[in-house]
Amino acid sequence: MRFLTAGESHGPQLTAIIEGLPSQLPIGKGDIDPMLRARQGGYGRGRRMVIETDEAQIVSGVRAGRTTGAPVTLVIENKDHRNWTEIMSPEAGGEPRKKALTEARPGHADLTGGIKYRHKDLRDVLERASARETTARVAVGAVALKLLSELGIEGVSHVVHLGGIDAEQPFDWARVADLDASDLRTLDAAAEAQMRIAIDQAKQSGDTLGGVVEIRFRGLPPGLGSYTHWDRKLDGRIAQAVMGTQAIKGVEIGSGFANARVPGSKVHDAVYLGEGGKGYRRETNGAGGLEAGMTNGEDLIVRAAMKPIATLMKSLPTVDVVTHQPADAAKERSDTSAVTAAGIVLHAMIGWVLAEAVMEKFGGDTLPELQERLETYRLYARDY
Ligand code: EPS
Repeated sequence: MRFLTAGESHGPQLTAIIEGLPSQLPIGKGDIDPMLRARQGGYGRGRRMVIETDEAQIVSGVRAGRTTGAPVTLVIENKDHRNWTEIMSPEAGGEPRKKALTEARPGHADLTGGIKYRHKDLRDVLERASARETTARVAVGAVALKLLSELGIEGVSHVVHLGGIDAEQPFDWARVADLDASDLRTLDAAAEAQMRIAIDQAKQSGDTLGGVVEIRFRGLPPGLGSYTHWDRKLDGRIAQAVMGTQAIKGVEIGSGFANARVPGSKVHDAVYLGEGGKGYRRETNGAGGLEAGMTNGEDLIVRAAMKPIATLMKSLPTVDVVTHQPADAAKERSDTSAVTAAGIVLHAMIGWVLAEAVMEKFGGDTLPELQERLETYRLYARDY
């Protein structure tokens, strides 16, 4: 499977084309739009989210609620485009440009993107570098998640740290509904109250806040990915999808960083016989569900660190790329914190990587074939 996205933050629309989905997958707006709405949420988002009500139009590859096997195209309108039609016009002319941006924001793509693609209006960089594009990735990921759900695999994201405050409550699958009811998608109500205060304070002082999100999946069969070559290792492929997301600066599988500080006897997950002496089980999951680049059948646990958004209302020093004079970095409407949204994006993208790995191992042109093959393999693996 593969996909491409296209579109700018203030252009008319975002477009995604997915190729390689099996036919007969039941799919509709109802599977995609709730995830798009979830991505728009989270305390600390800016005014743009008041303008947008993201929803996906399915314009190819689906008929009567099922995939046909043809490429699936998804379109999400940028409602804000109506305020930017002239500025974003593809027609020649329009100089001097309105809303041109020349004071490169430290930490953003502006300066290096301008050098690389020879732009002096840095809007030509930021329009595509913007995290608005993650909307398209979430729409694609929602389709992948639907495929996984038809195979008994499900995932969730939650916030475990925001702007210096830890959520202390341990994760519990029984509490997933509480996450949907939480403003910041955290299980720790006391920490959430502190996080909201921290966001209010950051907003007041023109600052931004980052955080850490955790993504979990359950129902995975052992053996997705492979140890046989570096680029087939699933942990590496997950890390690529996570690190390829705007503002993500760190990724951890299981208790990855803590494992570096303790001996092996305290790190590795001992293997025991399963119930009735059949199959295998582990009592711990420091490996986060991945050993040697393969799923081992335990829950997948991935954490990612998001840096604070680079657009500050309290500008950092920079240089104007046209006048070459010292300047204050450009102020562009933005969010104070988008950590909760990042969790949704990573949930979607890890879902994509897992769906890709499932298709590689079990293949099939149709969902029923895929289901049958996976079921046979699950029985085999249980009795191995
Ligand atoms: C973004 C700046 C803001 C964010 C945007 C990402 O957009 P605007 O400049 O239009 O207010 O809201 O995120 C989204 C639009 C989104 O859907 O997540 C940036 O510069 O990266």
